Amino acid sequence: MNTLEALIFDVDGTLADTERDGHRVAFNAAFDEFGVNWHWSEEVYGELLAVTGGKERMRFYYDNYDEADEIFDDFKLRIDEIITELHKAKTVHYTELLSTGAIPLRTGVERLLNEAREHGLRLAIATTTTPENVTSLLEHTLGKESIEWFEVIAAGDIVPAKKPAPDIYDYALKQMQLDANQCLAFEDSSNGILSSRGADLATIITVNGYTTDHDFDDAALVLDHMGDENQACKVLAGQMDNDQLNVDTLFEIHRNSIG
Ligand code: XBP
Ligand code: MG
Repeated sequence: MNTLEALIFDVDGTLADTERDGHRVAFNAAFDEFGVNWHWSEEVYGELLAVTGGKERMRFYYDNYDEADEIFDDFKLRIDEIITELHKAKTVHYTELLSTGAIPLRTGVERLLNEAREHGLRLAIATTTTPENVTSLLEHTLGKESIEWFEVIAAGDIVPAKKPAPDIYDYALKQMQLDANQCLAFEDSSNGILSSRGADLATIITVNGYTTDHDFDDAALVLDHMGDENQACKVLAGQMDNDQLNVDTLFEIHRNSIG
């Protein structure tokens, strides 16, 4: 029988609520720095989240939004290069923001990671964001040594096809030499679950402000957050008897998922 060996976590929206007050703010700071007349409101950013990856998201905006045309003519001629430069600047702004401690981990994340480690579960990350964003988030929330807790950090351009393609999860599984039925994935969005389910991983969802209306029919469990001793979590779909997501529940979900 396949036992549960490892947990694979998405980062943005799952480990921390990074999008609205983190990535979005950093994109806007990069636009200002370059004198690019773009500004992503919370609402527009919610639409743009349909596209994963920061470079891909800027390109989509440039191609599809009328107001994106208000940039210098020489920038239009060099748009691919400008997007690459904007993205490098955005990563600097974003990691600077993280270093101030502005973005905490979501409720219950640290508790569950600690419990998982105590039970000897292996940990990995599968995300579309840039690798230094992941290590910076871990360093400034859990401490530098926590980077070592994750035996694989699969991130960014390491695979050419980002979520919703399954490639980043397939890559993490291959690195860990595990099959999908030995693991659980943790996600927050429709693109995320398309990717994890595409790799055949049973998936637990914790929704956030941008993703409450997404389709999670294929999830093993949907929660508002993971819960901790001060804040019970709500079950939005699926079955869980506790008011915090704990390792016993993970083993149970895994058992049910492999039938
Ligand atoms: C996260 C993303 C990322 C970030 C931006 O998706 O889409 O693109 O918003 O990161 P997921 P970069 O949570 O599904 O991995 O700018 O570093 O690409
Ligand atoms: Mg996510």
